[in-house]
Amino acid sequence: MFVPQRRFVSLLALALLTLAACDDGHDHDHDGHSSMIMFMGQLDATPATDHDHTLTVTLTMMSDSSPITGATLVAEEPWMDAHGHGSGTTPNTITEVGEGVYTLSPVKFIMPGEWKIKVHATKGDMHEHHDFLFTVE
Ligand SMILES: [Cu+2]
Repeated sequence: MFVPQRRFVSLLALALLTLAACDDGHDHDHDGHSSMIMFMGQLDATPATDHDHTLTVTLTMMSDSSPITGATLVAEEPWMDAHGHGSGTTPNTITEVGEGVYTLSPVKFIMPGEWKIKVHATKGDMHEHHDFLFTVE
């Protein structure tokens, strides 16, 4: 019984390592030469805790600055690394305005400090993500 149990544990460890490696790969894509998508983001107002925000994201090709239309965007819950918690609300209303411009809402911040919002973009075989950073007053 002892040996099979150990095998199970090491397989689980391997699975976790694989997940971690996948995350790393994304980061390298983003920082390295294979990065193809340029992310630009703007909030509708100075980030604050007393109302919801909309984040406008513009996607362009790194190579020639042409707008990326028809992409699929996924936003993660706004996250506060310093405290290890999120805002409890994922901006999952995502609308393509046109010309590579997308709006994401509702964006909620629940306390002052440093927040990040990770946004994933997929178009054809391109997939990249970007962390938008905000200081909430
Ligand atoms: Cu906090």
